[in-house]
Amino acid sequence: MSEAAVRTTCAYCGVGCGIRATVTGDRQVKIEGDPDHPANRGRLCSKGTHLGETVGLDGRLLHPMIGDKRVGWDKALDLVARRFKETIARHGPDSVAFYVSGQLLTEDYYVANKLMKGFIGSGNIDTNSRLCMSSAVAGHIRAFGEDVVPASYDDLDAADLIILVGSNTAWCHPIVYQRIMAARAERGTKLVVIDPRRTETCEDADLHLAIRPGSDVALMNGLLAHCRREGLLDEAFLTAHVATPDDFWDAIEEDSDLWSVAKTCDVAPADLKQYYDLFAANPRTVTLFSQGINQALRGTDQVNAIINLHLATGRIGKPGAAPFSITGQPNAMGGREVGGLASTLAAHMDFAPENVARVGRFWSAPAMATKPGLKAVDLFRAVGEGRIKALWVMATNPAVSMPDAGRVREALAACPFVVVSDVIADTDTGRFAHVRLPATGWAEKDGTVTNSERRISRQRGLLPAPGEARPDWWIISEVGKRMGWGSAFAYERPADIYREHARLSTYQNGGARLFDIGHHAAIGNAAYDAMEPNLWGGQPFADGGFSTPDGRARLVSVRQAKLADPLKDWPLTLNTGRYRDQWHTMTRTGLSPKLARHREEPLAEINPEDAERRGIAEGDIVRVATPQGESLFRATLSEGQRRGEMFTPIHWTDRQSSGGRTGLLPRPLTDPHSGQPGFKSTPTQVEKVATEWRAFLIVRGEAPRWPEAVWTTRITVGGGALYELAGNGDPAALEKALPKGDWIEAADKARGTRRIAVIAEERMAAALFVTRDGELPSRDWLIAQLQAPSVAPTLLAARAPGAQADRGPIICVCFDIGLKTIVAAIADQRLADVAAIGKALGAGTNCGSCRPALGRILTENTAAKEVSHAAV
Ligand SMILES: Nc1nc2c(c(=O)[nH]1)N[C@H]1C(S)=C(S)[C@@H](COP(=O)(O)OP(=O)(O)OC[C@H]3O[C@@H](n4cnc5c(=O)[nH]c(N)nc54)[C@H](O)[C@@H]3O)O[C@H]1N2
Ligand SMILES: Nc1nc2c(c(=O)[nH]1)N[C@H]1C(S)=C(S)[C@@H](COP(=O)(O)OP(=O)(O)OC[C@H]3O[C@@H](n4cnc5c(=O)[nH]c(N)nc54)[C@H](O)[C@@H]3O)O[C@H]1N2
Ligand code: SF4
Ligand SMILES: [Mo]
Repeated sequence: MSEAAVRTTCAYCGVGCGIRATVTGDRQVKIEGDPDHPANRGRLCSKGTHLGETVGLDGRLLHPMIGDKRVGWDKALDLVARRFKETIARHGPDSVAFYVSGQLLTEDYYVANKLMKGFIGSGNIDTNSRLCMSSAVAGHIRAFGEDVVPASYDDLDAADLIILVGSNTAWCHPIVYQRIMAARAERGTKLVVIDPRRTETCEDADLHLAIRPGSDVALMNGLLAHCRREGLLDEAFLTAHVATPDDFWDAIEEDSDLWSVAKTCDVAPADLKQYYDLFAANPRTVTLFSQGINQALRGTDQVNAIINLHLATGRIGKPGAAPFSITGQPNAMGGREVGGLASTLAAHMDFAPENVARVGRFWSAPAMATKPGLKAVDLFRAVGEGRIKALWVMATNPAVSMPDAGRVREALAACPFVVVSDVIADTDTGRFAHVRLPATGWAEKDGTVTNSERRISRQRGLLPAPGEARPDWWIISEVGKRMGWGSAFAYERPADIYREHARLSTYQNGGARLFDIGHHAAIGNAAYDAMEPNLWGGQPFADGGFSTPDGRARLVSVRQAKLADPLKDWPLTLNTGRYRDQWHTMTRTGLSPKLARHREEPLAEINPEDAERRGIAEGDIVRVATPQGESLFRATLSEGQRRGEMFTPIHWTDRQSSGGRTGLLPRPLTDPHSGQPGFKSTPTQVEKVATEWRAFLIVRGEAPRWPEAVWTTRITVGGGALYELAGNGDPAALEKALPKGDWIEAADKARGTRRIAVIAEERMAAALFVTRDGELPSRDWLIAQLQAPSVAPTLLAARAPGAQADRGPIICVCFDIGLKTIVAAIADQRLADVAAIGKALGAGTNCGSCRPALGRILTENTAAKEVSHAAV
């Protein structure tokens, strides 16, 4: 046990916040923001703040497993090496594949890429980053000749106008959002949000354009045509530094008058004009974009439409002016640097013959891949068709997160040999594995990550590896050695790998590629351990030179694609994305009771008119169906949702819910340039599913059996689990999910209510509350009883003797403050702004992630409007 704080990096998003972590006990860690880290300067959002709740050993994979049998490392590694070798010998190198992740450290990623592309001799290593920002990569390469993000967080401080396109920054990059808010408070930075949904990110914006999904090219081209008409182009920059294709301006001018653009994008002309005026008035513009742009069937064109605007107006290479593709995963950028995508080679090189030769020389590679491999969607299709016969999945959960995940599961089930490296024992993908390999997790790993702004930070181990878990780089290297390439994979520590990676970045580079970290090529072990967060590339393109053969950037002709009319059988469009306090497939955030409280169930957000037409009311269970599959969700009616569109979250899996399986729904269609799936727009239909009763079950530890019902969702709570349930027929079947003990019971036949509390070892072991058409009480107090030392006499009343007001849904997870408490305080104490709420209740004063929600609650309650459950 050590008292000294270790400086490391957050496990989650691409903001890459620095953390000071102190080990306080057995697998207990105190988490604080690192005031010296330039990405966050001491701040952390709700997910970072509660990382400590996820470092326990609950659910961890602790030993190598072949099927359900625990085996030693030697046996597992020998089997993996032998099966890959045999498959390659019989069917060639393209019959095997790795599917990896932006959640690997750079050192892990480097070794995986080297093994596949230099030694196995295939390009078949792709990554979940294909689903995430490969359109940005393709767009950068088309425009700049290299995948360089030409922005850093300092640009957000220096900008006069920030445009957020297809980014729910307040939820997905909360510390970047807080930085934008701080700049707004200090310098009056203007903020525009472009998103078909009204998200919390819109809460404090000067302008929200709720455009028709998929109309971003029309919007950007319209603005560019306007700039040309108004003389806002940077002609000198264009002449000196940019190549413009002959037909470029024709494409831009097409249907570019204000009214045509407003019609295509379905926004008010006056709003569009305001956007143009803001852009015209503020040359220091940062356009920050993420999945609303990338995850589209024309994602790459959308990226280039944004970059075109910045190139043509000279808003690049200067402080406060840049297109900014913000990355999602903690090491999405590191993965790009090592070339972890099937379409790139290594160190920002592609598969041009001279690059293949160069990397081959550097690695002394026996079998260099000479062409790109299969991209994620094609890769899983090839698995399904039997062309790929051995697959190794590392640090990603494709059975949940791939589009058309039902087919992906069939492919995994049919694959002759599947290896999964994960930190968690039971994942939806792990269930298809022949071999499961236990990797060390965030609190135990050592290496580097690169954040959205190209800043390399150290991730440092805090805790000893549990069980037999080993670092991913070690596991991959061991397989490499056992496949016969001992000296190429003889790494002893992450620093050995980092040095090699740095050497490759500078090897015969000669200024051709901006990614060059040659200054670290000989970094010593001690210096590596002590490495401070450091940015590569400085302010890219500041001198007007780009990474193309002629040094010029490229404007790319992009036209708005025709937007399809709704289909008769699938009249709605399904948009998918994230919640503030969950991370992807919930394998880690799902362990945190605090984070679970923000959104306890997977909701289908529907515009009230669309809902009414289908007889759907708030809280109903609905079936969301697409040609690919269907899943149940809890409906919530939201004015923030455009008519004809719906939104569902990506997080829920079979492990937590009978429904909420968003991954089954999207089409496996991809952008032609990048291969990135169009996750944000799937033709869909929705209908109500009738249920006769609703219930909740609270249990200490785990329920002895999964409660079977039409609708079951589970969240972790302090001391146990909470299940929300809905079903038909006799709810008595739920009793099978109760632990052993004595019952206290009450029933009201008339109202169809039944309440059971189970007492074991003189404490409450479970509570099951069922109702046919009445209300269910708040769960909070009962949940607290799981950890109470004795049995309260009022369990069946679900509140303490002497009663206590129901706090409503939790808004501030740090201080556990509910909606009703906040609304009451606003009224009683006449609170006028978010800061006043903070003073009165503490809400929003720690991580700050709930501040946009507090702002909305304020507006709604000072405007004396009803706040529905949907709004929180
Ligand atoms: N809390 C949390 N944070 C995360 C993650 C997480 O799982 N949870 N994951 C991380 C990862 S890997 C990623 S990639 C990022 C993603 O971060 P974001 O991209 O911000 O998140 P999303 O919710 O996927 O989608 C962003 C927005 O795009 C909008 N959109 C949909 N269609 C269109 C369109 O046609 N045009 C425009 N302009 N917008 C559209 C959606 O309505 C949505 O609000 O978040 C990272 N941060
Ligand atoms: N419909 C729809 N689908 C989407 C998206 C969307 O917006 N809509 N977004 C897409 C995007 S942008 C992304 S990034 C993906 C994310 O999707 P995934 O990558 O599938 O999601 P995660 O839950 O982050 O999976 C990471 C896995 O790695 C494990 N893990 C964590 N740390 C380590 C480690 O150090 N080593 C190893 N070996 N394993 C580890 C975790 O336990 C978990 O099982 O989802 C994509 N899918
Ligand atoms: S913004 Fe939140 S999740 Fe992202 S790195 Fe920072 S603390 Fe972690
Ligand atoms: Mo992502």
